[in-house]
Amino acid sequence: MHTPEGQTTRRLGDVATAGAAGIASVGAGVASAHLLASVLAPAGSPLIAVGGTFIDLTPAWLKEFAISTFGTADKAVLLGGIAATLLLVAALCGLLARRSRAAGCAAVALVALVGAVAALSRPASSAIDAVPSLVGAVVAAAVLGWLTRPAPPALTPVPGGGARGAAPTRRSVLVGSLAVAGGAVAVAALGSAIGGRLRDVTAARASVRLPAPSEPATALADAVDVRIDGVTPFRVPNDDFYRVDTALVVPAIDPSGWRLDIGGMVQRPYSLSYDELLAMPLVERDLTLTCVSNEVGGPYVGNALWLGVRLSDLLARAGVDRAADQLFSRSTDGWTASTPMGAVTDGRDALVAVAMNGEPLPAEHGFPARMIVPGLYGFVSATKWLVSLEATTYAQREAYWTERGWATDAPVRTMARIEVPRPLSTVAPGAIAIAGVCWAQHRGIERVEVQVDDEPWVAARLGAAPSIDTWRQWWIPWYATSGRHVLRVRATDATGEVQPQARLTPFPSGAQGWHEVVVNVG
Ligand SMILES: Nc1nc2c(c(=O)[nH]1)N[C@H]1C(S)=C(S)[C@@H](COP(=O)(O)O)O[C@H]1N2
Ligand SMILES: [Mo]
Repeated sequence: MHTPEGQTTRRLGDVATAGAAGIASVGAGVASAHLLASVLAPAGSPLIAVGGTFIDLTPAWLKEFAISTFGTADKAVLLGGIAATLLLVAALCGLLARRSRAAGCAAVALVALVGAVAALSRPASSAIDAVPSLVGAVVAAAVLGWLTRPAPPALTPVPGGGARGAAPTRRSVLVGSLAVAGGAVAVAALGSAIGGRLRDVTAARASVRLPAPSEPATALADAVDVRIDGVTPFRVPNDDFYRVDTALVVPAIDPSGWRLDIGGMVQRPYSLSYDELLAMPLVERDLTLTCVSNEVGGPYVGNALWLGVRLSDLLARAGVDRAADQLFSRSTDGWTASTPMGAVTDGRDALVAVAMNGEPLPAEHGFPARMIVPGLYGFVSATKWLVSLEATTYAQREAYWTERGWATDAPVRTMARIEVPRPLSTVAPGAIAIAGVCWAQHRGIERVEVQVDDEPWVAARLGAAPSIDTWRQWWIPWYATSGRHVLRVRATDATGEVQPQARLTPFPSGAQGWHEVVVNVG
């Protein structure tokens, strides 16, 4: 091919080959770092460290957007975005290597080093977390050096081959890159598999013997469940319970090595082992947890039966200084929450929970111990993988989400959600039910009303509730007539305050407004 088109094709081929070599070498570096991290230091994986850093730097509006657009898949989307950026940067490094092999190798090593920097900047990091990325940097540079090694002289002269890279060498680079990239994917997958195995707390959870509660929950009335298809069960099973946290990898904590430190502005700081915690008086309560990021009508709310030690018992043992107005709690992964001291000492059932619906906490929900405080959104009260409690002041300390602009103090807003019929569904005309759930934790629900189109508001029937700290189901019978209808719901809390209609976004202190759904009858 001596035509100009042939030359262009050849040049494109060179560029693609160079890009592939860059991608393969960065891929090999990142994958080997990920594999090494899985056995050495899980938090040291460049993927996890960079992802975690990104999560922590994410501005509030973007986090809002991610949660509302991708829901629980937000973490997968984040990792995909990081991978796509990485591919691009890696390809550019490969192109650089065409001009200077040394510069290209240095560039891929630098890319891998970003992982080391991210790993060291994580809140709970240690020097060892940088090791996987350092090794990855060496691997990436070595692979690129090897892929772009000068062609042996015998293979160089090819007619029309241009000044750079002869055809057989180009093909071998491409083949070599593909092989390395394929190998990298396999190595990364192996790393994830090994990591998953090593970080499996199934056995630890299975060996836990939960003591009987000294204060059992009151038996649930049958009437907590209104028995209408499509209404969320009063107690949400653990596997269906919503999950919201910043952890890219679920922390795996062996309870035998776990301790809870209680200190700060207290007279007698102390620390507890898991067995010592279980030996304290345990109370069992149905409590409803809500995420501040929950939109009107959204899914981030659930009720479970929790078993735990009262925070007030734990704090009384330490003797909290009167001037402390904040309980600052910390997770093993560095995440923090600030809870008003008043809310954990005013007699409500604020717990360090060890069990959820009769089982040791699932790993995703904070095993071995987490906080639950009725009436407050999760981000200011529900620290999972809890490792320390510190009595302090709001003047002294700011927690994770507050540093990012969210509210300091966030009681749960009164809310009602329509679950049946489903939004935008089509239902047959005739007698059906409009039903859902509502909550106003620690104030309680007094009334729920439903409005169809512009008709008068109708009082709904309420499911039973064991306390003011749980959600309730509600329903009304409805004779559905053909056409398109707007269904609207509003709750009134037990202080008599009607849920306001004015819409507020979840940021900074929780969504507000009436849930409305449109249904077609016909
Ligand atoms: N360690 C840790 N605990 C955390 C969080 C977190 O990101 N990290 N998120 C909080 C938030 S915002 C909520 S709403 C609840 C959710 O608890 P769940 O995932 O068990 O439903 O956990 C809270 N505890
Ligand atoms: Mo949350």
